[in-house]
Order: sequence, then structure tokens, then C-alpha cells
Amino acid sequence: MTDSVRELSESPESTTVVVIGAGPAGLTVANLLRSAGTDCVVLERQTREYVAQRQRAGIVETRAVRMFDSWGLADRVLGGVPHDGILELRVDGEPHLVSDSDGSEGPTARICPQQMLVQKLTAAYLEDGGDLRFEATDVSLHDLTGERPTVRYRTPDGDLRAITCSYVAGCDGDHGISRSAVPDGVLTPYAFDHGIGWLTVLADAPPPDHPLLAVSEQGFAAHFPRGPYTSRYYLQCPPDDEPGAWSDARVWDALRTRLGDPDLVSGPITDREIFRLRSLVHDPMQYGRLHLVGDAAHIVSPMGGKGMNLALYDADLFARAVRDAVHEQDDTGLRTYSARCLRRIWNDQEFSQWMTRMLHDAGDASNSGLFQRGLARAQLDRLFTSAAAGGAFSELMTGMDFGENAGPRPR
Ligand code: RFL
Repeated sequence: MTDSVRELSESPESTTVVVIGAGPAGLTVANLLRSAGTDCVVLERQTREYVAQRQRAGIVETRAVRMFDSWGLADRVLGGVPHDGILELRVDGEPHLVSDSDGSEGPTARICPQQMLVQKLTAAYLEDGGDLRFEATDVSLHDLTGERPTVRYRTPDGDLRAITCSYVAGCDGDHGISRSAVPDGVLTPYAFDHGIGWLTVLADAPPPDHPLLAVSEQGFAAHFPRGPYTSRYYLQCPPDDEPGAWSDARVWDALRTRLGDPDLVSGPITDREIFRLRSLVHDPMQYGRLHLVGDAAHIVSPMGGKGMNLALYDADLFARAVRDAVHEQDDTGLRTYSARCLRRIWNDQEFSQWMTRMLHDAGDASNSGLFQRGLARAQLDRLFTSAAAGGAFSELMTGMDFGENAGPRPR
């Protein structure tokens, strides 16, 4: 008998699914499973307050809004305001409005910051009697290829607990423990470093009329709404730059120059960090009864706003697959989970990569050269003038670009 087993203060509990992580992926899985009448336990390392304030994504894309709608959850878990379907691409100070709505019937994208989605998903799950355990540390996964895997963890009081289950949802992000529970050699990582850094700044300052992405010779910049009087800004910078090198004055100067808006209203900066643009896919996304969901399986460069939306896509497929397996003894969804997720993931990686290259190469040519700059400007020109190019862009932005979206909705 190992020390950890001897320490167990109670005999193991039992549930159908243990969900590791209470970010957008884990909380969506938990809410959908509850809607499907399937029991689960969510284990989250952090406190509720910490998880509820983590600010990242800002838009829930059309496909994801309709996904929540199809489960009857949209009104409860989506906050914010409807996105008006217009995106501004500003090139050397000149505005171009492009549609990121595909005109199809049904609810459309919402400006719903990630922390608002997380807060609402948490509240809905707990209101419905869901089992969500914060400050669960030392989580470890066992017997993943057996009939009943076990998840062990430590409570905030230091007690060691164990839960046996039919399935584990690894929703613990890029730095979680789920992926590392898979033996070496099973998963193949496909990684790409874009060689680009972004300074990201959150400020109490007026949001733009439309989400705004700007190309300029001084480098890429962006301005996104995050609330009635909150904005997130991005500034291209060297990947190894230090946030301390960006004083408030330098941030606002660079934004005014790159956005071509000398009158841009500034405000108190509440958060500032620098990160490298990188992309990563792990294939397959399952091992035995463990299924990786969201950032635990893949990272997308933020351009195009796909990371959180992909997490919501995986969560939907996983929850439907478990529902079918548990209630109809049909394991097709579980067997095909990884392949179906990866099809969309590679599609969105390609879209994000295309946008990243185009909007950086068209501006500061010091990295990619003048030839690439010419190509990127030609891509922008096509986007602004060709109805077909504009239509493809809208479909990709909404997430409605796959034939399967026309298929039957979850029951
Ligand atoms: P998360 O959000 O990282 O949540 C994982 C959860 O697991 C917990 N955890 C553990 N729990 C128990 N035991 C352990 N050992 C654990 N280890 C970790 C963590 O505490 C956490 O609560 O992953 P999830 O749920 O897959 O969600 C993914 C999204 O967060 C992510 O894809 C997006 O934030 C990406 N992203 C964006 N996505 C968009 O769709 N649109 C955007 O505009 C957008 N902007 C961004 C972004 C990511 C950014 N960062 C992180 C670089 C902007 C930025 C700056």
C-alpha cells in the first residue's frame, strides 16, 4: 500500500465524470453534463475569486452562442451585449469596416469577456446543485486505461481524497497536470513560435465603436471592448521585451501613433503583461478514459479570437459524447472525439496564422521584409474589395464555416 492510499481520510467517492479545472472549458463541460443529467465533480486548484477575475478573451463567437442556445443555457451563462458584426481594420490610419457576421439566422456573437462567462457558468452550475471544489491541490490521475479511473486530490484542510469515475475531462489549461499524466510518446506536440511579442494592457478607458485591429509601420496595435468603460489594447513588441520598459506615457503614445488616432482617450492602466505569440496542438486529445479539452490540448495565437471559442467547441463535443455513452450506450462520440476536435483546431490554427502574418507583415517590414509586406497588403486589399474573400472571412470569424453546423442539434 502506498503512503498516499494510507493517508486517505475517507473511502473513495464515485461519479461519472471528474472535470479537472474550472476555466471556460471545465465549467462548460460541467454545465452541459448537468443539463444532460450526467453527474460530475469539478476540481479547481485556485479559489473562486481568483478564477472569476482572470481576464483574457472578449468575444463568444456566433457558433459558440448557438451551442449554448441549443442546450437551453444561453440566457443564463452569456452576459455582455450582442456584437454588431462589424470589425474595423485600420491600415496606416485609414479605416476599413469588414463584416464578421455571416448573415445566417439565429443568435450571433456576444461581447462577453471571459471572466464574465466564467462567473456566470460558475453561478449557473452551483445554482443547479453542481459539485465544484475550489482549492483542490495535488490532483493526480490513476488507472486511465482501466474501467474506473481514480482521481486523487488534497482538500484545503490537507485531507487526501479519491474519486473513482468513468471518464476524466482534462480541462486544466496548458500548465495543468492532465496532459502530463499521459505516458511519454503517446501524444505528439506540434508547436510553432511566431517570433512576435505582444504587450497587452487593460485600462479603464472608453471602448472602441467596433473591435479594432491596426496595421502601421511602427507595428501592429489593437483596441477591444471589455466593458462599458474598459478596454484591452495590444501592441506588437519584441518577444523578450519587459513590461517595465513600457511606461504609461509610452503605451499611450504608441497606441495613438499606431492606431492613427491622436485623440485616443487614455485612462488608468490596471494590468500590463508581455507574452510571445505561439501555437500548439497535441494529437491525439485522448488517452484511455482521459479526454483533453481546451488549452490542455491546444494553444492558438490570440489573433482571430479562437482560443476560448475552441475550448467551448471541445467541451460541447465531449459532453455530447458522454451523454450518448451513458444514456444510450453509444460510444461513437467518445471514439471520434479527438479526430473531430482536431479538424476544427487545425482549421482555426490556419485562420489565426493567416491573420497573424497578414496584420504583422503588412506593417513593420523589419522582420519579414518588403516582399512579404507587399503580399500582406495584397491580402488586405482582397479582403476589402472581394465579396468572396469577405464572405470566407465572416464564416471563419463566426465559426460557422463547417458543414457540421448545419447538422442536428444536441437533444
Ligand atoms: P484555462 O482558462 O487556462 O483554465 C484552466 C483551469 O484549470 C485550473 N488548473 C487546475 N485545476 C486543478 N488542478 C490543477 N493541477 C490545475 N492546473 C490548472 C486553472 O486554475 C484554471 O482555472 O483553460 P480553458 O478552460 O481551456 O480555457 C482556455 C482559454 O482560457 C484560452 O483559450 C483563452 O483565454 C485564449 N485567449 C483568447 N481566446 C479567445 O477566444 N479570444 C480572445 O480574444 C483571447 N484572448 C487569450 C486572449 C489568451 C491570452 N493569454 C493567456 C495569452 C488573450 C490573452 C492575453
